[in-house]
Amino acid sequence: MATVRDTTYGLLRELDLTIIFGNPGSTEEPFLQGFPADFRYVHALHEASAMAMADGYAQATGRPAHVNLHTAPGTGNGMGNLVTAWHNKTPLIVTAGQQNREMLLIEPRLASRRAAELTQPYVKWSYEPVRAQDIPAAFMRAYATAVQPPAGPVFLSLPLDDWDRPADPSPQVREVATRYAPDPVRLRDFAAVLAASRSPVLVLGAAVDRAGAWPAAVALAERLAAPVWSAPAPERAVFPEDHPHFRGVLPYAIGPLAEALRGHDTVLVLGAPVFRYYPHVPGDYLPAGARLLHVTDDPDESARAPVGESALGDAGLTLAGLLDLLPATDRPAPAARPEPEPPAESSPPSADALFAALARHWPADGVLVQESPSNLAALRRRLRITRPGSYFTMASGGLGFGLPAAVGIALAERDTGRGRPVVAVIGDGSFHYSVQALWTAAQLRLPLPVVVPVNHQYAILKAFAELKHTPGVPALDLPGLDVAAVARGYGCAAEVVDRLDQLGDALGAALAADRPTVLPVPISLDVPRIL
Ligand SMILES: Cc1ncc(C[n+]2csc(CCOP(=O)(O)OP(=O)(O)O)c2C)c(N)n1
Repeated sequence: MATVRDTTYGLLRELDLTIIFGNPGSTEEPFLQGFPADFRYVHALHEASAMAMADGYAQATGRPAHVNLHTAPGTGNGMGNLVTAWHNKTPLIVTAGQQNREMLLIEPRLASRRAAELTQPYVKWSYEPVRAQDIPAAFMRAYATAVQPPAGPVFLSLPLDDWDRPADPSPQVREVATRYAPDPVRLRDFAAVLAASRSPVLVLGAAVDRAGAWPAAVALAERLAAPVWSAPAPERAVFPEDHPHFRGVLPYAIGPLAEALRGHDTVLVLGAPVFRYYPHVPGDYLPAGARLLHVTDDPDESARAPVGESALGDAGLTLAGLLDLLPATDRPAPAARPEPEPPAESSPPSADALFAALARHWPADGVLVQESPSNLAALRRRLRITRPGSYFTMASGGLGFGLPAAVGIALAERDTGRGRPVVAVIGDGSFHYSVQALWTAAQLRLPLPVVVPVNHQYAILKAFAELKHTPGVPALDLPGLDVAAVARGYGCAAEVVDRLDQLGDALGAALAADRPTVLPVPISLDVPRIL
């Protein structure tokens, strides 16, 4: 007779979920025992890394991923990157073991108290099956929940004594929709507003990239002769950044954002929250006289927007619908933004000079994964993303995503056969939050260069403190850290890049290597302004 374990693995196979990212414990061993030869276990040394590797893998493959964690403490360790997966809208099926049902009443060691509550509110659904036999069907429901819009993580708590129980018949493998089209009446209303607009502007979010809708976004921008901004603090690149209509990334503060949109009468925000702010800089949400149209596939995102009218729908389907409805305009196309001045020379170099050098050596089909907080503006100014699915960072603001996500994305590039080079740029503070991901990358022999701008400080927090007039904050400096030694300890190659004229060769060697290479680059201690 089939066991719950047999039926579950059979279902996972049918759902094409044969990779498990995780870190095992006693409460997971009964599930993992006799691990099937056609499954792969991607071993992370810490649950934060498991979660973000799975997130990166899911985003880069465009499919959900399965993360298996150790009961309450392991789930707790994974929480930071679960918060990020929620904001990233990444479909993850997160499972964790639970102690033996027969002992749960007396709460033995490693029992997860109120397991289904632990991951709230950062999951779409959380469940501990009432009966062992419900586990396979709970996986099916978890899958359907995770992938339906808005996509996101789900959580299952799975008692360790359930796996050898006799199973019910296998649940039906169900296909569910992963996108929906906007209400045609609202779409027509939005198109009419845009058609009558004197000066429309597009603000695009990560959902455009997730939907594979760059060509439609370009077509709409050109049809409307409208400039295009990326929504603030974007987790993906949304538009070819060398396109003359592209204006850059909007500032992530209320007043400055409205200022950047001044002069426009219609603001179409597609596939992003309205808006993702960070420091509080008061002001109006929109410039005077502007009307905001918001398209999202997330009703919660729509409900919490402080201004604007909204339509619910997939970014790609909405763009296609608007293109069907909108005539060409006779407005002149916006002029291209000026190229930035060459960076100033200094020793050690500025982050600006480092990223200008990185851009010179950037592989045409390169994928950038970044977590370089204070220097992000410089990175985005110098290194323009010109192809879809080529830029990833966290939507949440939580550090410890970038490095493991880069590992998951590099693995996906290999598994899908696309083989695009993946390069991570990770601040020397951010580097340490999920640093063990380096070991997994080394074990998987991933040719992943990790460029680490070393400024020995939490520069962005110094910038925030300056903006907010909060002097005297402790713990903003990082003395005594040897990034290269840490990297070597995890099995990576490492080479300090003291001069920028060494960067091209170092990057080339790292991309040709059969293991990750960490490239610490000492940079100047300048603290860029936060806005
Ligand atoms: C999990 C988590 N812990 C703490 C923070 C607060 N934080 C934001 S940026 C930052 C410093 C980042 O330092 P580094 O990577 O060196 O980049 P820099 O600001 O120097 O460019 C910290 C500690 C956070 N965002 N997430």
